[in-house]
Amino acid sequence: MSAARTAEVVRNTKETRIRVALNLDGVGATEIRTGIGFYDHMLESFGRHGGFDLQIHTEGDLHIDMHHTVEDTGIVLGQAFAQALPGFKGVRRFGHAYVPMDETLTRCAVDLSNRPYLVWKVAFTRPKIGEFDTELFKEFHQAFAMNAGACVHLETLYGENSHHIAESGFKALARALRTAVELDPKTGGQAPSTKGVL
Ligand SMILES: [Mn+2]
Repeated sequence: MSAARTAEVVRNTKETRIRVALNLDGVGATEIRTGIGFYDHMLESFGRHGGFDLQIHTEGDLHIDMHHTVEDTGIVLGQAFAQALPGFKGVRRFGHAYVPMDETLTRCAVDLSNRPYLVWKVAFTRPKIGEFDTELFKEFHQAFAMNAGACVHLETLYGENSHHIAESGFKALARALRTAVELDPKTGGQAPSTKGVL
């Protein structure tokens, strides 16, 4: 077993103060406090289904709206993944998952490529889930992909309930990442690329 695949990232701005601690080889134990109940629910689901131990403490400017809190938490979570996987050495690199949730089916495919990209084919049936603006989910996934150095394709194949559409997306991303970050003995500990580096 190589070194612990963990990261701790702190980011403080005038808009948000964030600390993320991540252990890729955890058991899905989470401690999430963002000040937004529904977002906590999504991130707890992400940690649990990814098998990641994840602590996220965000204090954002929620008196304005949820945008900075959601996006900046995605930035720092992405940075934590990049930090825990220097050069993406030794990992499977690709992962994908289909996650059904009642009437909804969502698919996610990821490539830990250091070529960040987001393909977002997710349509919500409602503009809000409680107080949460559903348009902010794209902001999270975009921020995560850009900062993790991941190519992420997320698509809701069908679905009606906005809670299920959102949650199946977080679960699908988590399950795809769980596979992609697994150590692959065939890599010999090197970056899985014909270029020799990612
Ligand atoms: Mn739920």
